[in-house]
Amino acid sequence: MSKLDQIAESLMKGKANDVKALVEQVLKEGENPGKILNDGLLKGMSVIGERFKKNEVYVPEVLIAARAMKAGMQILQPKLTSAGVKPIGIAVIGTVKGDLHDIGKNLVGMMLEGGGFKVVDIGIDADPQKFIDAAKTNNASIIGVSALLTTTMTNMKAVVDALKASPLAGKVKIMIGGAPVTQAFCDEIGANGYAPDAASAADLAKKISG
Ligand code: B1M
Repeated sequence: MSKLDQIAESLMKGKANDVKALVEQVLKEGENPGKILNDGLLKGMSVIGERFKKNEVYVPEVLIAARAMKAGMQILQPKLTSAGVKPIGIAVIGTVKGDLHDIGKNLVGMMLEGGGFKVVDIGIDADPQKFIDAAKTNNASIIGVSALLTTTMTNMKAVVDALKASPLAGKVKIMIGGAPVTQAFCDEIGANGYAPDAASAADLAKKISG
């Protein structure tokens, strides 16, 4: 098995220390940082994403794999930056106003990072304007809004409306998700896309922000 495959395998098993050590080793051996990212870390993370979608692995496995991904990224990030490897996009994510649930949103953030996005997480209970301001400041291409309560999902429309009223209208896309959210609701409020789970969110973000 190649060292890059070993990175992917260790990441899938959530072995953060092994991932870190292997990334350090292949960098020392002169491997290209972009290749380490794509053929090692992202390869492993996308397998986990697919398995998660099929219910072959569950939230804990994804969190552990994402932690291993982060460990590898800590070593790789400075090299990627100096090698000029750019993120495929910038995503602002947050949980809607009035809502304190963040486990799903954090998973979405990890899968987006795993998918090559730079993620700016504005946290929970976020005002509509906070999403817009963060998108503007960070030059984001996508805003991801999460809601877990039937009483707060309606606040997602305020984010869509705030974007429409801002100079970012048409340039930045809004993706929504969370247990009570549906495609029909997404269509109703005029968001650009709905994803039922974190792995689909990463796929959708690539599709709509391109
Ligand atoms: Co709350 N809670 N909670 N809670 N809580 C639910 C959501 C609930 C369904 C429980 C129940 O009654 N059966 C219910 C909502 C009922 C409803 O509205 N229909 C509920 C309630 C009522 C409440 C309170 C009102 C309880 C009270 O105080 N009386 C209160 C509200 C506080 C507030 O937000 N203002 C409350 C509080 C809490 C805790 C603080 C205790 C805690 C949150 C801790 C935290 O997040 N840091 C909590 C928890 C843990 C839950 C449950 C048990 C688990 C939620 C979770 O993390 N799931 C939940 C019941 C349940 O779901 N079984 C419940 C795991 C997570 C990975 O899944 O978030 O769905 P999920 O994310 C998925 C997808 O939805 C999707 O991807 C993720 C991964 O696949 N996804 C996106 C999520 N965001 C996305 C964004 C995207 C795309 C996909 O694009 C941007």
